[in-house]
Amino acid sequence: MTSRRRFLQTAGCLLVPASGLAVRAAVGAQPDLPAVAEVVLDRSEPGLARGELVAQATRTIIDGRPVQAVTYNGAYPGPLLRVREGETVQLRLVNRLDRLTNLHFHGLSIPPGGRADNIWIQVPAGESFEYEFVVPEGNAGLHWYHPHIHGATAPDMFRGLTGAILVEGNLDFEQGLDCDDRVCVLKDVTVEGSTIPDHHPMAWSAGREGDWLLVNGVRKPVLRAGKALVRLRFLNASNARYWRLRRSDGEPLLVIAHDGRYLESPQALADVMLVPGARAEVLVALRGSDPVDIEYLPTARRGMTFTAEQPILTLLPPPTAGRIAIPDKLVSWDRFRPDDPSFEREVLLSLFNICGRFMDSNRVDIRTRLGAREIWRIRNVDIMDHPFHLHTWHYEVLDVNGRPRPYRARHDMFNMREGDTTRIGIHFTEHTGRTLYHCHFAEHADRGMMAVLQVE
Ligand SMILES: [Cu+2]
Repeated sequence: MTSRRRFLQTAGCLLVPASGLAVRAAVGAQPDLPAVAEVVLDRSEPGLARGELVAQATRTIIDGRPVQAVTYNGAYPGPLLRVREGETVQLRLVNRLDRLTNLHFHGLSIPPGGRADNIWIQVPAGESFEYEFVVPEGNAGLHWYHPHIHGATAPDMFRGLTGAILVEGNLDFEQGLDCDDRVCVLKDVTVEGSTIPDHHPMAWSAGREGDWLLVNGVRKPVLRAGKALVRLRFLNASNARYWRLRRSDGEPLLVIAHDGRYLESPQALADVMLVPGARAEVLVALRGSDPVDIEYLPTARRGMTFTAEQPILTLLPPPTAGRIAIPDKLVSWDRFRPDDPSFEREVLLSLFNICGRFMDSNRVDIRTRLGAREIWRIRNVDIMDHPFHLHTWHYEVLDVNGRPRPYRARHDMFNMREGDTTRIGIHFTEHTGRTLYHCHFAEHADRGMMAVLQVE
């Protein structure tokens, strides 16, 4: 494959028009990348954005065909909530399901109580609840929402109850960034006829993966880029699938953000891993005239169903080449100082439990103080990987098995590989209250791999 590519490149202009036409004809059979639906917001009062999410079992369209799913506002994936730093969001959740539901705002630094990111709220069938919070400064980036009813989240998420949140802010590096900017929701699903079958018993231990690899609800779409630089904002909204992505032409992906937090400078990576719940923003420079695929790579995590390497998204360069300018500096933040923690503690991950205990909402597993700076030494003593999520606070990954990370980044998701010891640094700023840390395989969280954190 590599030699063929090299041949096409060195063969020069004689071959390019013919191969270009052939490739464009092949690409013509692929669906266009749809934009994700958006929550309609009423901004008639200054500083206020009002919207509604209706959770219901409904027929929707997945990959061009009608499917009975569970959606917000009838959309698959759920509609994008596009808000701005500093504005107040009032979001009414209407429960038209026959069971409890609620919302978790994954990645936003908002209070874990009241009407904000309060996962202890449970909205009964047929009722509604008005969430309200201020979008904090420094939250610009891609986040997401989904239900968080303990023991009953995975089936609803798998059937469609997930949506992206895009916070717009005033980021200096964006000023000179001339690019095509797309939100790409990665989600897998299995469809039989026009329904999504129930979880198989095995899916609860392995984590459920679907057969179709969807980007914004379609398989293998094509993005006809308007600019030679494309900014792809990926959200992994899958229950359990790891999406490891790379470019088909061997060029690196320029990563500018993980989990809704920008890096200090872009990082050129051969591939980027998104575990369930993770986000990553990448810049893709299209310097030639040939299409570039974003390819899915399998990950050797135990319990997985094997999915072969495959293209999931094709980028078609614009007809005329444009100027490509990559920023060298992005943002700065107060790094975690690992030499001076307030407290260091150990967290053990094993199947369906954390530190040997199953989730109990009446128990506090870790209690700490506002302002504390802690190091958590997370040991995965299980025989499979687990993606680790902490609500409310982002953390820095300090080292894995004693080895420092290749670059500094803030995360709210990180893959804890089997047998690894990963040290994360957390600064408990801004908020107090009771919230959660857990495995983000939705199935494992439901089965008890979750624990309670109280900050007072
Ligand atoms: Cu897990």
